[in-house]
Amino acid sequence: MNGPIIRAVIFHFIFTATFAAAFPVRSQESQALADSVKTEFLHAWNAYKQYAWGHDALKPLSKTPHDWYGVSLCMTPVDAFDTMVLMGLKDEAAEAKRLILDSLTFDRNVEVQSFEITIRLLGGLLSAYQLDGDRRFLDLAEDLGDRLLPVFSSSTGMPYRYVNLQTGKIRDSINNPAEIGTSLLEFGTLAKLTGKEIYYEKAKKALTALYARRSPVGLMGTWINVETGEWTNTTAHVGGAIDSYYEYLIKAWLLFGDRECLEMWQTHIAAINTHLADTSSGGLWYGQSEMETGKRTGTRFGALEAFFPAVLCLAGDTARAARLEESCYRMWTHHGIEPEEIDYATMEVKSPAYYLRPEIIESAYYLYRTTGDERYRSMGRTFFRDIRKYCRTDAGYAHLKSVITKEKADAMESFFFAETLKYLYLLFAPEGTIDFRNTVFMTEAHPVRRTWN
Ligand code: DMJ
Repeated sequence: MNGPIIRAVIFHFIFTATFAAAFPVRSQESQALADSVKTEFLHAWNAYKQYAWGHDALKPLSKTPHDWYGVSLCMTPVDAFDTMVLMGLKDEAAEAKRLILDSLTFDRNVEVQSFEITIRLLGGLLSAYQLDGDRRFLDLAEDLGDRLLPVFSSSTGMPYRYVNLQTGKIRDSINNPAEIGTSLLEFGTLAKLTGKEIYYEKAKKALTALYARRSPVGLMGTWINVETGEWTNTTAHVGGAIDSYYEYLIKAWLLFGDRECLEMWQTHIAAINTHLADTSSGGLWYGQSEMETGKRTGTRFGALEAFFPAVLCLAGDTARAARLEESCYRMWTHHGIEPEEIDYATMEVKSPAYYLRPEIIESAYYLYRTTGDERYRSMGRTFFRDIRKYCRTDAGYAHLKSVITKEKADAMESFFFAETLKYLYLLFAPEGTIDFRNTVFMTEAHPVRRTWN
């Protein structure tokens, strides 16, 4: 390479990593970005239509369909539907609705993971009902809710991980706080909309049974036996396997006014900020500790933990939220796109994949709507640019095996439609696109409003 090229490359790298987020997104550019996100949504949806219509998901490299359990539960159309409505994609929403109402049945002899089915399908159907008004969405949600209820039959009330949708047979008593505690928004909303309180009671009982097993310092571990109530892994953190348990405590307070959930959140956040927050490596991070004592055991952080600024924002701690999002942004720009996990003490990549995850974008969206600071839309522009640059294929978008080599993997999760593209769109779209203050986003970004007293 000659001198001018080397200088251009160096300038590009420094600009991208350091300054891009400093340039504000002007309102005209913002509209153009929102339009581009919509175009990219259509690019991915049209690929799904062409190669995987009616199936759970599209594998974008082999251009083949994928069903999680051998039969389709319409994962992508259900997850994507409310994003289409928010984007004003009327024709696509109508065709997705037809597909769901004509072909989706839960009367299937398959054993499903309760958490994933709850957040993607139950949540998606409830939002679809609220946004579209067609009672058949609620009927499907109610049928699904009934088929999932057997998971709560353990002696503690905490759910088993798997259930057969036809027989109700449950399996796997070793579960984690995220999968145990992430159902109150979906089951609670189902209870409010159907008038059947049992859904609320079961999900709430699971949550309180879990909370009762917190450590003396107020932390949760990673794995617990739902029959004995004994912890089988006592590492505390805010990442995968625990993350949305915390998220749902504060959101259950906001959506249902459930004061016990608020108090649980307050207990936990004090412990989290005392024992998991870490400023010793520069910036604010949240690492790992032993749940019983709060003693630091690790300095890992990743794409899943990047949901935490959004939750801090919701809880009114904008200062910590802003500092943590800066750390997340550092993690993203280090290799040009976000790895699944790093060691924040060394910035070394520990798990190199990028699964098209939304959390860092979700946090930028909450921070932007809460503070009005244009920095967060600038960050969003960087996220969108990099996802387009590295993950776009001629049939949708693909995961990356490695953010270092940028080699792609043959998968496009339905949360790319439900969350990643939705939060990007809402970040750039006009404020009135959704009533941010009166909307609660479930963990899969399905929006719900309180329509009950
Ligand atoms: C989504 O399925 C949900 O956000 C869940 O809570 C964990 N993360 C994935 C997307 O990364």
